[in-house]
Amino acid sequence: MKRAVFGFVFLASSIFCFTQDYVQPVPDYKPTAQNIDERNKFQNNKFGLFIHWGIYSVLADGEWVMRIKNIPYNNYKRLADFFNPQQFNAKEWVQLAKNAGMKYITITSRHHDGFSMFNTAATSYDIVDATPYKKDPLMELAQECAKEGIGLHFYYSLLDWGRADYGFGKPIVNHEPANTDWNGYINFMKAQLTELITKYPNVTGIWFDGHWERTNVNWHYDEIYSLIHQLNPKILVGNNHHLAPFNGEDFQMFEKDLPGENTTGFSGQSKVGALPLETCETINNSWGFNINDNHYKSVKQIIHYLINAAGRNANFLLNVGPMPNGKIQREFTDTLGKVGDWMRKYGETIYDTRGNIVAPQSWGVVTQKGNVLYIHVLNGLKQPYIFIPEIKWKISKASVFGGSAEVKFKQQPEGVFVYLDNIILDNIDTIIQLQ
Ligand code: H79
Repeated sequence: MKRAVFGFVFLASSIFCFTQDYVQPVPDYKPTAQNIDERNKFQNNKFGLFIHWGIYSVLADGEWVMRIKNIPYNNYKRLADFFNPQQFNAKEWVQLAKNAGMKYITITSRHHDGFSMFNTAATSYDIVDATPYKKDPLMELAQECAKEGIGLHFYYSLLDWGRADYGFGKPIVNHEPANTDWNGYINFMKAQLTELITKYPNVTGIWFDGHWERTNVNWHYDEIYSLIHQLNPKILVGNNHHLAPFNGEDFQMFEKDLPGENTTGFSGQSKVGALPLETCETINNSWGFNINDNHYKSVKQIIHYLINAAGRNANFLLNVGPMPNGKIQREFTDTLGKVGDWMRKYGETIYDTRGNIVAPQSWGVVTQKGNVLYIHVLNGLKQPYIFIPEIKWKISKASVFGGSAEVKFKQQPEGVFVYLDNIILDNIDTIIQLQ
């Protein structure tokens, strides 16, 4: 009940905030050739592993536990004493992602609780200085990703529930929280982002979150985005602000919704823009480790999410919340292994493809690569054929992906009919290849 009321107040206040948007985009941002190249690689990657891991994991109740349980910051900070992930193994995490067919990892470097999961000189509230672990797991992960050819994005929270200079809960006056050292906070973020970008090998993106908590402050995006691109022009900047992209950003993300949909209420203002797209979703119902959350998504649900995202030209970033000991629970690793089995067989119809060729249909979606269209039949059919509208190319051949048998089809000016009466539909995805 308390949770529901909290959720309602949060949503109500965020809707209120949307009415006073204040944005400082980068004037005339022109991405470099390297950046454009990185955007293409990012789009080709299609599938990534999202990791929410922090001292909140110790309480095993999600990454919002401090707020939900009303734990005062000074009490919450004591969690750092118990965070000692002796079983963390970067190799295992990277292999897990690789075996699932994922091409990049996005990990929380600092979440809303303000705790830095990396070695930073900008605060002592970080994993090296404040925990008995004393090591930097993000450096190990970055080195392993670089070695294994896996991309690495750092999630970075703009919102901070604890720092005095953030002034959480303070009224906003003239686009700054009243009576705080707001410039000090902006400089703190710049210092940390500089560390993340210059010290860690092969970082390919920064994933901002928390903007929605204060849509009416001056976040100094003009300075922050420019700093990132100056330090490393290829880094892709994305911001989970749930709005149309701001100038200076390189990709657009959606939270728990496919682009163009708004089932969660976060994406109401989120117009789909022209940048590369990514949608993130949880493997159960939680981002951070939650010991009570058994709502595991099925292998089929996850594969469908991935295909549905690809059909809408978006990457899929699938989240797991590792345990405080550094292990990822068996339910998650089992599912990821099975998704990987599917990707080894059918990944060719997903990687390097583009979507939005044809609008999503009741039967499924279409991906495209070169002169091939992959028709993903995801849902049961009422008739023994499908109709694909909006096909401008001349189709010369239709076949079941991976097989040699040709499939009957008929092309008309309004679209293509593909006849599936002689085909046994796959329980997950029947893929028809059109040439
Ligand atoms: O990092 C993950 C979330 O912590 C963050 N974005 C993703 C990627 C996020 N922060 N806020 N929100 C998402 C939306 C807020 C949802 C809330 Fe609630 C509803 C906050 C309080 C009520 C969900 C349910 C979180 C706590 C209870």
